Amino acid sequence: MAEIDALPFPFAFKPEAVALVVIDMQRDFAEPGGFGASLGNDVGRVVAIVPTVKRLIQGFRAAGLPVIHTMECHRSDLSDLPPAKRNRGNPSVRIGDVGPMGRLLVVGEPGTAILDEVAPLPGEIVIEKPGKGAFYATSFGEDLKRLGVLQLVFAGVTTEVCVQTTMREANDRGYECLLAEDATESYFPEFKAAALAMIRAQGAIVGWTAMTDQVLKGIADA
Ligand code: TIU
Repeated sequence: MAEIDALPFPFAFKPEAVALVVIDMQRDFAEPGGFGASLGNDVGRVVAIVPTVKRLIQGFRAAGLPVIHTMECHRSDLSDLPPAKRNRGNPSVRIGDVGPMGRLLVVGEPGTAILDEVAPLPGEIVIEKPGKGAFYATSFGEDLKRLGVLQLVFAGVTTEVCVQTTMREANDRGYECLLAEDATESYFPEFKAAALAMIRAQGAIVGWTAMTDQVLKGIADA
């Protein structure tokens, strides 16, 4: 059994059963004029982790391990966008409205795309998800079963919304989950710190956390 130096204790894994899941590294969360900015957030925090996410992706690719990407997005007719989600809060523009990068979080629009630096390669799985979690209304669970994956390393944004929701969904479905601390970010530093702490509390009640260098060392040594 291979191992990653992690908190609250080492993450033992089988190389043939592990995958990287990169959550929602989309222009809409990282660039001015996107969905994240429409909610009043400073998107610069997201931009700052892009090189680290890229390093993690490259490490998994080099080790021949699966890389799965997710995108938060909706059909162009918005039939998968509940009014409760569209109307939530007081944004400057809403999901489906036209912004400087096209319609916010609508499939196929420029702003909905994954950032070039961390874009999927042909053949990598891309999960288009209408919710915050990646299992709801997607093929994610079936894809993981088909690949024989049992352990998931997570990166992406935002830590306490789509990343933590997906980790909790995965944990309840029996997957062992590890979050790469420096390859995830929140618009709120205190929320990121709290999410990391609550994930690994109580003996890894939701999962493990580790720095990207430790993850890369673990998979390279496996
Ligand atoms: N607003 C926020 O923090 N996040 C989201 O709406 N989506 C994701 O986390 N991807």
